[in-house]
Amino acid sequence: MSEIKVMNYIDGEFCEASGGQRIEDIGPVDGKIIATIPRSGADDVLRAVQSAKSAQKNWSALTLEERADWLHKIADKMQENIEEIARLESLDTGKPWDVALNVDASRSVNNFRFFADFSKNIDDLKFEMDDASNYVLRKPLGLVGLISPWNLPLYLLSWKIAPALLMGNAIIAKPSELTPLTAWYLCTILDKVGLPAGLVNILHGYGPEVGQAIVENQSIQGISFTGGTQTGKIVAATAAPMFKKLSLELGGKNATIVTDDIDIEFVAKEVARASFLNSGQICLCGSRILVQSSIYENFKEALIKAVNDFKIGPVISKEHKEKVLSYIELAQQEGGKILTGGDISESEGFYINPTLVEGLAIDSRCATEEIFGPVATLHSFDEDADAIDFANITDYGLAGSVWCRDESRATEIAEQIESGMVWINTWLHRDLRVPFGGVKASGVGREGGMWSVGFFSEAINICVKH
Ligand code: TXE
Repeated sequence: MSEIKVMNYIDGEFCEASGGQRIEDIGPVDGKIIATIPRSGADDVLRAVQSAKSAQKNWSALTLEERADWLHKIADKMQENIEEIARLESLDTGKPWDVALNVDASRSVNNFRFFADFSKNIDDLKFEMDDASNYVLRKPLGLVGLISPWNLPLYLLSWKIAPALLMGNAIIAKPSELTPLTAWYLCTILDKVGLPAGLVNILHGYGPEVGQAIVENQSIQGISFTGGTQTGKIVAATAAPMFKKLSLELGGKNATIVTDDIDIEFVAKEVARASFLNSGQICLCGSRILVQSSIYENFKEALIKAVNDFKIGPVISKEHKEKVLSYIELAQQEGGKILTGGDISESEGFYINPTLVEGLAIDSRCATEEIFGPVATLHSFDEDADAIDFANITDYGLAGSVWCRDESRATEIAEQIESGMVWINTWLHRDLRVPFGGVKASGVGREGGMWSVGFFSEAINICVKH
């Protein structure tokens, strides 16, 4: 198969980076080049900003309903091409085709549909006083910078693009250089539906180059960033002194708590999925499994079987594979015992078998640092209070899950976990209206439903004296 030549999409045109350089995109399944992408920089960002400024003026003059109609048009065209979206996502990330179709592609379509429909929920805010009336306008920010990671490429990019457009903004976006294909394919869809030129500009390249140029551009009023905590610190340090609105969805080291009253076989399968879906490359994955001591041995046996039965794809890159393998090595140095996995499937791709480690101290590096791959650590706890302490021991606070038949006991535990989201007797069950985001080193701000509406607009109050 010949390499795909990904182009930037600026001012409604497919173009090279101004410097003419390109970067290779390597496929995780066999380590071969699948595409090349433009190596964009500040000049490309300037061209996109110029185009976005004029496009945004006309776009913000449309009504909310007219913009919602455009989101439906985009969703319809994506749905028509959903198998191609899944094929490209699977090619770029190595994830199994059915995961790319049922998780990534269908959710990407749904992101546009959801925010189009959600526009009907955006009520006019009024606050009456004895002698005056207040009403709130939701004005667009203007130009927004959207920066997204490689684990759920179009799923997370569309999660930002849809509400940003709905609220009247123009976009300068940068997908991860490791997974450019579906962002580029989305541009061909926007082109086909005739979205006004300059409204969505997608530039490819390295984070410290074109990503940094987006974050530091004076004309871009808000940044929605999803990625690692270390990068989040750099983005925040650049944007904060410029008083840009900032939404940071960062890393996680989520706890899965299993109490002694559950159905062991059923929960073991669910917990294996929560730890290893997308090869553990979802920031919401449960990478620390805390099991009540009275059922630990029986649950461990069931979990090992469930993990061995759970088929996964490769991790995203050779470098990431080496990073994950270094943590498996570290786990053994820290006194951990590999219960299953730990070796590499014999293939030229970036495969690592799903790996379970027990016997690590709860504050060991492997049990507190984000690995972001198919590795989970197993720990036992005696009392619920111990499980809560263990869950809260890391710097992160993104998500978690509690598997406990007694719902009042489960909510008691869940409400004491220091994270942005907790699932009870389920995982990754998503209502797009709810707030999504983390606390502590997992980020700042929330997106989803009204939180996305709020982030991608400025609330302006008008007070009229009677
Ligand atoms: O992140 P990186 P990755 C986290 C996940 C993991 C990481 C994986 O926990 O830690 O993301 O994604 C660009 N200025 N989440 O490795 O390296 C870079 O090019 C501007 C959490 O891709 O941080 C890429 O496009 N941009 C999340 C993007 O930032 C820069 C869900 C992310 O890259 C930059 C998914 C710079 N200086 C993954 N340097 C959640 N909480 O929802 C890099 N980039």
